[in-house]
Amino acid sequence: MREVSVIIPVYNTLDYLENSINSVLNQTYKEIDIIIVNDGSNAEVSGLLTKIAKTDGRIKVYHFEQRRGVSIARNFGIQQAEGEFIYFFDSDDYLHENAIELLVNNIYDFDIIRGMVKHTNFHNSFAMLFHSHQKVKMFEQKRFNLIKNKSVLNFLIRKTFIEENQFSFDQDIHVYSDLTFMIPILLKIEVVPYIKEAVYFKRIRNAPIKNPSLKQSDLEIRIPDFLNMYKGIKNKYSEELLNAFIDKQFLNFYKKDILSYIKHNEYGKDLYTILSDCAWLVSKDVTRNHNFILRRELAYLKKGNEKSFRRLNNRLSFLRDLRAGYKSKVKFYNFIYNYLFLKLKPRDNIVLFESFQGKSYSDNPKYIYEYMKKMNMNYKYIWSVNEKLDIPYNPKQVRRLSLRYFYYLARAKSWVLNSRLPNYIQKSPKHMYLQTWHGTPLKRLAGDMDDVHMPGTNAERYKRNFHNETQKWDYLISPNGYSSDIFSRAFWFEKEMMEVGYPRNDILYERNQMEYIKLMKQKMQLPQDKKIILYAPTWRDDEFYKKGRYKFDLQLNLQKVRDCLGEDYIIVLRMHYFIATQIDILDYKDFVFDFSFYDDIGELYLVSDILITDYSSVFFDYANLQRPILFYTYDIDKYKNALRGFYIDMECELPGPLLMNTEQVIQAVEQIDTINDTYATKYEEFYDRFCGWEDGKAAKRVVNRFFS
Ligand code: C2G
Repeated sequence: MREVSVIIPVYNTLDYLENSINSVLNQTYKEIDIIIVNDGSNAEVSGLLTKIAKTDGRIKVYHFEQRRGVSIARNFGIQQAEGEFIYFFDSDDYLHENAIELLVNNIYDFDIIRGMVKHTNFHNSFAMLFHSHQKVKMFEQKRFNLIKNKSVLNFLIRKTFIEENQFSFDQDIHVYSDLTFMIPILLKIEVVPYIKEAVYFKRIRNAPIKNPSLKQSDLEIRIPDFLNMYKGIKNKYSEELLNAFIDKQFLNFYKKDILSYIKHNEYGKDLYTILSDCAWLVSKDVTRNHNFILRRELAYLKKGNEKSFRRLNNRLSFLRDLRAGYKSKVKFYNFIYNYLFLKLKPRDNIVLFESFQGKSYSDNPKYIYEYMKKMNMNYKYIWSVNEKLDIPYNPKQVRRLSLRYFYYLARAKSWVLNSRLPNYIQKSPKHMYLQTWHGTPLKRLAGDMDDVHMPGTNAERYKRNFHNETQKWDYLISPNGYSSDIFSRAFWFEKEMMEVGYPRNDILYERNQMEYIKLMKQKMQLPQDKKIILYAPTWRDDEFYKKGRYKFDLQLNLQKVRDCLGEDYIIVLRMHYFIATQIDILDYKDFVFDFSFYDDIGELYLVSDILITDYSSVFFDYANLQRPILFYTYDIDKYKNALRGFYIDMECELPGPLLMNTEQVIQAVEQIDTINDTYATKYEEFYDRFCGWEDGKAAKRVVNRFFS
């Protein structure tokens, strides 16, 4: 029988480890030995490895006391290997069950063979292999394409071939050492068989900030590592086929990573010197196909004059940005913002507000603004809005993402927003950004999410962008201690948390009077003689038309609800601001009122007698009124397990019952007094935990702190 030694370096991959190693143990090909090299992982991971080793005689674990790097770990693994073949595997990935068998069965007398590497965002993927017979393709001239991903993964390599040629990973290189191993191999052989049915799943790690993979490390680490690798390879080998490959890798890396790094960071002499060395090594045949700007930069680098390179680079970076600015109106405005508006000094007395990305005049920014106006604070007030809104005291309104918006963004020293800015918008250190956020979290947030199910994004990109945003915040408002803990972790937020309650809830203390409520109902054209049920559900990550436009399928049988409750109640429907579905309520004109486009949900709380919601943070705010709350959670299993996961146990900790169908909703409303009694103690505990800081004075506390 032939034997494969699978070499697995491990460094702190706790979340994936068992699942990954199981995919190796469960291979249809059983003649494997598994060499795990624990590269100085933490105690939890080390303990788990020891436990795993006991489960199968084919596993051997070696522990390094300290982290020594993946190259040393893999070289060490090769020395321990006894199999006829070597196969490298990473402890956060997983394999299709046939992968190794297919490679072994098709290698014949070759020294090396490769299968397909598929990137995946998910914890588990499965490969649907429709091909009834496997086809092996030979890579000859194009064999370097097989390492375009700069990776040694999913190659099966004959061990004697490695030993005879003394192939090893360069131990001075960390992130890009795979190339130092693979390049000499591909120079030595002329043909690499490739079988696409042997599938290796490379996981795109979903915690790029908290627990990055090597390739997710900061550019500060990756750039010198890449350049040293490039220099080493170029100084050692000069084959034409290799040049075409490695020079292209260098130029791509330069354009994508190095340029963005030197644009946004101070860089020292060391980086310049090594860049200059590398520029000499790029062969002319390769640069010929690149644009004029890049060729000029390389020429300046070669000249070795650091000052003139920096000057040229600034000029070219301007040209590049200008070219990017031509792509759309907003990009062009952003270009002007960066190069012109940001050069102006922000004015202390200008403050810019925005709520829900300009969709409404509402939420915390509204109440902060109104408090400042009431206090006659002498500021120039700017509101960023999507279309002109009815805003008291007549502030200046600018259309979000218009040229005037960018102008005022630069000119306003203070920014008060309740949701994210577009990722490309830069903040200068002279700006003070108060992020108010928009709710106590129930569903997992940002850094705490495992997978992301929203359209057009994946967990890695989502978290990186989120991280980029939260690092711009100078202050963050927290409504309760529970939120402070979650916010600091999930938002990676280390600056000042204003633990003061939510300004948007001030109204629930200040205006909770019969007279005011009557007046509000009049203004909203709602009947005075009926009780009001506010139905305010949230959105679902996986139900959408396209990015940012979500579907909502009303699961409440309005006919039945009207038949049973119509005498005493009306329903105010309030869809989440992401929901694009227009709910058809024509047949229920005097019973259902759609307030989805009403600016301020706080006013809807005040006029309502019962709240029905699901996984929306609205219930944390509504609890300030201490009025009944019902949870219509017909899809709780999907929401909890497949979409987001919750921070609290919905079954035990909520101040009202979970209801699963229209009948239960009706019954709960009919027996609302009994429900109030049943939940009295839980409601009290809930109130203390989530509403304890609220007293109607949060806006005052925020303003005193932020504008002091
Ligand atoms: N909201 C609303 N109408 C709804 C639902 C929500 O006006 N039908 C408003 C409320 O002010 C609520 C806020 O939008 O507090 C946030 O809504 P959530 O449903 O909680 O969802 P999301 O926008 O994903 O924010 O930490 C909070 C989370 O980020 C949730």
